[in-house]
Amino acid sequence: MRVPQIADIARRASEVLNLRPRSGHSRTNYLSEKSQLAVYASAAASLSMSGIKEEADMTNIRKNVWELGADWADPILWYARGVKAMKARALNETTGWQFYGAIHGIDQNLWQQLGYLNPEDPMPSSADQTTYWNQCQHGSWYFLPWHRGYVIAFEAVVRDAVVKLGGPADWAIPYWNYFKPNQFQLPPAFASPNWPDGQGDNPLFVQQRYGPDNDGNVFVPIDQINLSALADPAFTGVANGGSPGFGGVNRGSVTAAQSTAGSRRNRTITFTAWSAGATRNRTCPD
Ligand SMILES: [Cu+2]
Repeated sequence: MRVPQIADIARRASEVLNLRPRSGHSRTNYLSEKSQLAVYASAAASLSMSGIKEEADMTNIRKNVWELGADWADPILWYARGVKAMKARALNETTGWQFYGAIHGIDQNLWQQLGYLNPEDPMPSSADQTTYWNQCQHGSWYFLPWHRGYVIAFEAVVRDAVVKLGGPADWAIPYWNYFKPNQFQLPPAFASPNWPDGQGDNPLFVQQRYGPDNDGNVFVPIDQINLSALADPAFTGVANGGSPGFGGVNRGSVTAAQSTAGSRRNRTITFTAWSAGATRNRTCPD
């Protein structure tokens, strides 16, 4: 797929962002009129303010994380270095790890409990919090476009860090296709606290991940999920029973136990690219 040009994304998204109402999920109907622009919205939310640029017409190809030839193949190693750079940024920096987590969703009490947030962290302005944080879209047609835009934006921020560290300009985030035989386990580079040289501060490792059996072994129980939602013409689920639809029922905030990558057993589609880096930093399920 051709990645939209950053200038394109920023321009189109500012149209969407300027037009969309602020209040929760009521924006869904409104945005349906703007569907051709929707895919750009979250990407632009950060890229337009981060000033990140890309080469025109550059193609960045995402590859299977399990088929790169080594646990710490170059794209994974550069991913780790990029994430380390993001994690070093303060909470109020729009290209930081925490800020990106918060674009999807932030529960400040939970984050403090889990050690993702310190009371002394410098908060962004309340205007920025309102505009950019807690934007994830679920239970509607907007689920896929929003999350695609989110990953495109996240990937661009990591790539920017990778390039600044001397890495490849065509770096792309590896994807995790856990439906392939023997690929349901969290890839080793994300499951080990160590860098390949044995140093113990691997930024891809998140201590707080606990896995479906609550024992720290993170995997996707593929016998309990499927891709049937891809054949479902209905985007919006039913809140009280019935098919969850495409993107799941809108359940609002969920507990930490519900929101881990490995523990959501009833969802009908999962989001593979982001899952490889997922942590319990969410306030809504995907
Ligand atoms: Cu989401």
